[in-house]
Amino acid sequence: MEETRKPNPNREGDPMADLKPLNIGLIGCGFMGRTHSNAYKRVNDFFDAPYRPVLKACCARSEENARHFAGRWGYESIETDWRKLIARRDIDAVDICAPNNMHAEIAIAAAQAGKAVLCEKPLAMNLVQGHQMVDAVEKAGVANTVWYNYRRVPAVTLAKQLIESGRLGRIFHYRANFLQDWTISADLPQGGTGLWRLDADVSGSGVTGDLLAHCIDTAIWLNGHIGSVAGMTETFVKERRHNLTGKVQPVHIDDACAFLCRFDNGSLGLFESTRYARGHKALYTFEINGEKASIKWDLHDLHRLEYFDHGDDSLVRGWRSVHVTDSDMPYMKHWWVPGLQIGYEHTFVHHVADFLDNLAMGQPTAPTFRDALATQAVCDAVLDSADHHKWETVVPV
Ligand code: SOE
Repeated sequence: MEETRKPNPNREGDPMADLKPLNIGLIGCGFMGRTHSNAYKRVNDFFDAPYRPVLKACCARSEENARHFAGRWGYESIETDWRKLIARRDIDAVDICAPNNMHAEIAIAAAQAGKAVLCEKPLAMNLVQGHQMVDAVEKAGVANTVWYNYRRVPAVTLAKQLIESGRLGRIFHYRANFLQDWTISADLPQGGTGLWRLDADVSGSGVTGDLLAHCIDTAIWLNGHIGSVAGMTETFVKERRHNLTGKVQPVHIDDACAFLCRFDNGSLGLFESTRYARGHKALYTFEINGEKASIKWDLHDLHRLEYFDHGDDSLVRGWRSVHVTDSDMPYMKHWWVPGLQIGYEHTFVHHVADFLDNLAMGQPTAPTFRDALATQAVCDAVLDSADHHKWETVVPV
């Protein structure tokens, strides 16, 4: 984690001169391509990273999009065929920001070509594909990580530290929500640029893989393995026009999903996600109740970690609102001065900083493909449970 980072002696004098380049090949020039490109560009300005990411090539199916993206972010070259990008000897790391149905094929090819692989979440369309991807990166022995970025919100990393220090004691409850409202209109088409998340053939699932996967990744990280789940899903708008075929077609994604679960540590979990919660754009919250203390976090106020400690003097006991900006808080010493804030995009910078450090030390960067496979196993079990109307055991991975 961030605290293990050592000052880099190479950064004296010209700070960039001696840094080893790491040539990035980015596949997919959409929203996630932007968050990652920004992170590669910023990381050396704020972190003493042992490598300098070089934006070597970006790849999109449309040459016009690739050129536009390359021009804006400063990529040296473009490709329109991802296989050509992977075949290039001047690419060290392949970053997959393409839609979910392409993750497996690209990741496996990149691993076989000996490239480091950074993959957007969710890992795969399903567990079977996920296993193939894990096998490929582990067999090739290449560095790999999945961009579950919310782990690296400083307040969320602090929550991990508080739990590990034993301050919460035995955990009884884990509750998480990820609520949005952008698909309520029945006129919204499915498929194509920007709307592939509504097309199950491309996304694999709806809110389960897109939003709950974030909640599950954080939950497993903070509270351990999930053993069994009972889920329910709903598709509120049953048919939408498909952007590519022009036809009105059935919708196969889950618009909403809620599930109960049992963690191996004996605690109970309650998770909900929807794109039909009018008024919520990206409300990710979690609350954890332990024997000695509780914590709460809300993406809309991402620096704040609410903390209740039963050990406090009863006369002043209450929820403390910890503002996670001090320089001794996770990641914060790299940014501004205590009290000043960072945002969503910085979580990706933190991920790159950790990845570069770990790469230099030959260590894995969590979540690795194998870590993300555990999240995939829970997603698959939740969807199976909803289909079969019964509790499902989560396959250990
Ligand atoms: C969907 O709207 C989305 O952009 C997800 O794909 C991201 O993973 C999430 O962080 C925000 O919402």
